[in-house]
Amino acid sequence: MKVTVLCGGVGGAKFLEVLDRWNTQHGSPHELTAVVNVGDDFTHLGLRVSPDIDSVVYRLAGLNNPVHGWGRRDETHRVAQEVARHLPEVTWFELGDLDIANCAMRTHLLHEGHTLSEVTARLASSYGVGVRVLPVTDDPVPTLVQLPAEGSDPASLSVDAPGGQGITVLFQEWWVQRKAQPVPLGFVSHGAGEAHPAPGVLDAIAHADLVLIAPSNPVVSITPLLAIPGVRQALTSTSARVVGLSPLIGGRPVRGYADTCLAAVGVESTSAGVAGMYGARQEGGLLDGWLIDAGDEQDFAATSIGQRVSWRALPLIFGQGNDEVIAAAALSVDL
Ligand code: FO1
Repeated sequence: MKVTVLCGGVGGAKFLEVLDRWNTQHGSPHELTAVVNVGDDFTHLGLRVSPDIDSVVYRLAGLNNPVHGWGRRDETHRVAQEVARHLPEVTWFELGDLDIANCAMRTHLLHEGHTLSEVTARLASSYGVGVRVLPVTDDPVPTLVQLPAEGSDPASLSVDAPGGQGITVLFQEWWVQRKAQPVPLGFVSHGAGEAHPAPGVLDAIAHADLVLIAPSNPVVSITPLLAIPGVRQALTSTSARVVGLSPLIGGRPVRGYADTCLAAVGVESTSAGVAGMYGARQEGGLLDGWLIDAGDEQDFAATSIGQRVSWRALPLIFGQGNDEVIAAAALSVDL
């Protein structure tokens, strides 16, 4: 089976690792492709950083930092320490030595004229990754975060407010430097309307036997993928079943700030809220199937989206002996 996974960084990487391990243990019956968000990408210290791609590649290569989920295992920080002596203002974004090497190689290859998908394929292959990892686009599509003006009352503003109240910051400045505070007025995928899907992306969706939406942040990881022209259309028209995994358990993300992001776009922070945001395929939305955590079953069953998508409840926290069950449920065609 050709299985295509739409994903962001840390959560998506963990899900891919679970699928990849299941696949290997079962004689590799599936061909796995990951279509990865690049809205978080930015330039730091002159280096092109692609956090979601790197989180996916490092984890699939077994090189990820097991504590953070992003960055490298057994990392050292000699470069960052030296930089901190001279430019302490840039150390809010932590790049370890091995991560710097990886980003330097990416930057070098991009400057030589290679596309992000070529660079990603080359680095993933040299790290020994078996999953095909595709950036959703080779074009820069930075996620911009619209924040209320400092000291203002967020409730009194809207994104469309005349007079340009508020400030716009790069995604990493909001997520890492400001620790996802305050609740934004909105998010913009800058340049997405003119971007092109990277080679292989639309085919990977159109010709898949199964498309999985990883339990990634629905607002800042999955929505930016859907903003690339052709991607949403490929999803709604593929003959593959499209099955999503809820990123929320008991209304909370396992990690990260999905609840804050959902609040910013006015979506309830529940499995049903996210499923409703993606929509039921039979009504022009994305989902044929939806996997939720067992603890959310009662609440979800009572919702209207629960009547319109096929769903299953199971223990959805990775690790804790659940991985095999999650992979088997996600890869099952009879959901
Ligand atoms: N996340 C942090 O919370 N703090 C960091 O200093 C940080 C550095 C970093 C460096 C490289 C990289 O690939 C990822 C990094 N991340 C860091 C994670 C990352 O920026 C976010 O988790 C994602 O962009 C959100 O998906």
